[in-house]
Amino acid sequence: MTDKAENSSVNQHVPQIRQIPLIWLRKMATIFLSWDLDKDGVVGYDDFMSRADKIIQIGCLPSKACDDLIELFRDTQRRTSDNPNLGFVAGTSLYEQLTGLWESRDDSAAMDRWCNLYSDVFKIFDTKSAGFLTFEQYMAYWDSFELDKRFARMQFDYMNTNQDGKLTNEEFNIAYRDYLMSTDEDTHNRFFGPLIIY
Ligand SMILES: [Ca+2]
Ligand SMILES: [Ca+2]
Repeated sequence: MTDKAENSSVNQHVPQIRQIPLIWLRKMATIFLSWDLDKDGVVGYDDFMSRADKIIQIGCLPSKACDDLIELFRDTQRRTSDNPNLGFVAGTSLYEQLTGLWESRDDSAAMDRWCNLYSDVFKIFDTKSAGFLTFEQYMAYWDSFELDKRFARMQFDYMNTNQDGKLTNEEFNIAYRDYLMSTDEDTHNRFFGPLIIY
């Protein structure tokens, strides 16, 4: 009887996760690996605060940018009904967060919110408000997320579509939205470095 109960519990989950393309799961698992710093299987408030600490330490950000970053991450994790990503924030398992994120691809407010988060992170690294990041500045961002250094140049060039050596917020954002939305199996988008095997 126990086996049956366990199987039925698994079966409830399997069909939905099976509908999700593997390439998309691999991309999201790669994000989770980068964000789930306490390795409890959920990306939560503590992970955001730990990531903020690491970004501040590694990114050598000025104090105003540090304050902005902490405020931004706190706001993203707000458990109030006006947070478009409340479903994700309140998720209690990797399964819930992954399937919730998959479903929210159709929710423009939720997607805009995730994209705005990275747009705001971009602005924090654009310390001179130049409107773009050089490769060197982009490396500060990349390193602060502790991503695989070997992929940084490839990803910068991938996003810098006009190849002018300057990564604009728009270019960065287009790549991030594509990363969240696209199910193209041949994608070269490695926004969080090499895709993990899921
Ligand atoms: Ca966690
Ligand atoms: Ca450019």
